[in-house]
Amino acid sequence: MKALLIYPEFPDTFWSFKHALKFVHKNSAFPPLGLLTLGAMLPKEWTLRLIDMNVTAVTEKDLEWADLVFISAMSVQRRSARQIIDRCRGAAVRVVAGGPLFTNEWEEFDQVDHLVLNEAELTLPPFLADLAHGVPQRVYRTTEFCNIGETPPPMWELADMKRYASMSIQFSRGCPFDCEFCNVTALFGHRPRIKSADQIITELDAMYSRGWKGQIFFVDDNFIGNKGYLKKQLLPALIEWRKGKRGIHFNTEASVNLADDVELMEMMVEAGFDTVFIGIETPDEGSLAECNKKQNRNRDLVDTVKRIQRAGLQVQGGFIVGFDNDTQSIFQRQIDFIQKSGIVTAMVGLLQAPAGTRLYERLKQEGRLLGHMSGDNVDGTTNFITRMDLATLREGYRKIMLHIYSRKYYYKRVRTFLREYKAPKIDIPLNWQSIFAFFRSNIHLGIISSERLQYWGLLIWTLFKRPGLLPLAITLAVYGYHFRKVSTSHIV
Ligand code: B12
Ligand code: SF4
Repeated sequence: MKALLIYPEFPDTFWSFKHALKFVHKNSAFPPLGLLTLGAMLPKEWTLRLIDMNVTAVTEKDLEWADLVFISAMSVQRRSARQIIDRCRGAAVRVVAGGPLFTNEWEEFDQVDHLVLNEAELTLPPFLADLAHGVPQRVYRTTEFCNIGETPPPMWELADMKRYASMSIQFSRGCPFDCEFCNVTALFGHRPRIKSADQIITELDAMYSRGWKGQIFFVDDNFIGNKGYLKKQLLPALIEWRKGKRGIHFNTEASVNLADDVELMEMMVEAGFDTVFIGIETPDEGSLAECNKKQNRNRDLVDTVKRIQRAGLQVQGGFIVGFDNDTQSIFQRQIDFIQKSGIVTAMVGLLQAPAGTRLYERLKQEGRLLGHMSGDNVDGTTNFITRMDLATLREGYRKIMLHIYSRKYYYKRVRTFLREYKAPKIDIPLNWQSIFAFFRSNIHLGIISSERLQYWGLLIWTLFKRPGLLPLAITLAVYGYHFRKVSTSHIV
C-alpha cells in the first residue's frame, strides 16, 4: 500500500509566522506532529510519504502515486483541506481524514471516504483491520482516551527537518482545568496523560541524531499538568540529556500557576526552557469568572508574569475580548495590561466557540450560535451573537491590534520585557543561518522598512543595557515585523 500523508496549508495568520520565517530561510514553523505520529502507527510494510503543503505543493503525480491519502488538519486549515479533498476525489484516490478539524466537524465532510477520528492510537487499529478485510467503515470514533505511554515515537524520517524553524515533541495530553471556551479538554480530556521520561529522551535522541540542534516545542496543552512527575522524572532527565549538547532549547505552554512554583521554574530553566505560552485571556475578574479560568483569578497578573520573566522564561500570552461580561473599557485595559506586563508576543483574539466545548453548547441553548468558528482566532471574526454590539467589538479589537503592534508601542514593550528578563544560560552556537538572518534583518528592518529608527534604537539600547540579549532583541524585532504585517493586512 502506498500512503500519502498530507498536511493542508495554513492561511497567512499571526501563527503562521510567514513573514518572520523568510529571515531564517524556513518554510514553516513546525512539522505536523500528528501525521508523523500517525505514520509510526501504519503497517511497517506500507510505503509512506509526507507532503506538508506549507513546505511543498501537492502535484497530480503525487496523487496518482498514492493508493490512500491521509489528511490531518485543525479548523484554521479548513479551506485548504477541502480543496485537497476535492482534488483527491478528482484523482479517484481514497481519503482518510483525522485530527481536530474532522473530530469536531466530521458531519460536514461528506466527500471524505473514511473519518478516523479522536486519537489514532484507538481508532486507527480497527480501521486498518477492517481495511485488511476489505470492509472499511466510514466513521471511527471513540469516547475513550488512549495511554500515550504506548504511543510510538514520531517518524521523523518523513519530514525534511531543514525546512522548519522548530521541531515539536509531546510529553502530555489533556489539562486539569476547565475553561469554558477550550477545545483541549473536549478533545483530550481533563486528566493529563503523560509519556515516560524514557520515551521523551528516545524521541529527543532521534531528533538530535538526525542533526537537529535548535528549538524544540513541547506542544503539551499544559506542560505543568503533572508537576510531580515533571520535577521528579522528566526535568532531571532533560537536564542530564542536555549536558554537552549545544543549540537545543525548549519552549512550551503552561497555566499561570507556574509562577507559584519557584523550584519548578528553576528546574525548567536549567533544563533549557526559555519561553512559555500562557493563556492570560483578560485582566477582567468578571470575564475570568465567566469563562471559568479559575487559575487566573484573585492574583495580580502583571506581577505574576514578571515573576516568570525574572525566573528566566519569556512569557507569550493569549488574550481574548468578546466575553458577555466585557464592556467598552476592556479594549484600553487589555492594551494597558499588555504594555505593562512586557508580553511581547501577545495573541489577542475575539472569543470564538469551538464545536464540542461548553461555550458552544451554552450559546446553542441560548440561540446565539451562528455556525462554525473560522479557526483563526486572530482574524477578528466570531461565530456567535455577541452581547456587545459586533461593530463596536470589532472596532475595539482593531484598536488593540493596531496599538500593540504599532512600531512605537511594540518596540517599547520589547524594552520593558528585556529590562525584566533574566536570560537563562543557553549555549546557542553562531551558525551561518543566524549570521545571514542578522544581515537580512539589518537590511529589511534597519534600512528598507519605516521602522528603521526604532530598530537601531533597540539594538543600541540593548548593546548598552543588556548586551547578552542582543540576539533575542533582533528575533523579537523580526517577530514584530510579522505581527505588524498581519495586523495591518489581515484583520477584517
Ligand atoms: C502545536 C499546535 C499548534 C501549532 C501547529 C503546528 C503544526 N504544524 O502542527 C501552532 C502554534 C501553529 C498552532 C496554532 C494554532 N492552534 Co494549535 N495546537 C497545537 C497543539 C498544542 C498541539 C498539536 C500537536 O502537535 N499535537 C500532537 C499530535 C501527536 O496530536 P494531534 O495532532 O492531535 O494528532 C493526534 C490525533 O488528533 C489524531 N490525528 C491527527 N491527525 C490525524 C490524521 C488522521 C488521518 C488520523 C487517522 C488521525 C489523526 O491522531 C494523532 C495521534 O493521537 C494542539 C493541542 C493538542 N493537544 O493537540 C493545538 C490545537 C490543534 N490548536 C488549536 C487552535 C485553535 C490553534 C489556533 C487557532 C490558536 C489557538 N487558539 O491555539 C492557531 C491556528 C493556527 C493558525 N495558523 O492560525 C486547537 C484546534 C481546534 C480545532 N478544532 O481546530 C487545538 C486542538 C488546541 C485548542 N486550543 O483547542 N497550534
Ligand atoms: S488552562 Fe488552557 S488548556 Fe487548560 S482548559 Fe484552560 S485554556 Fe484549555
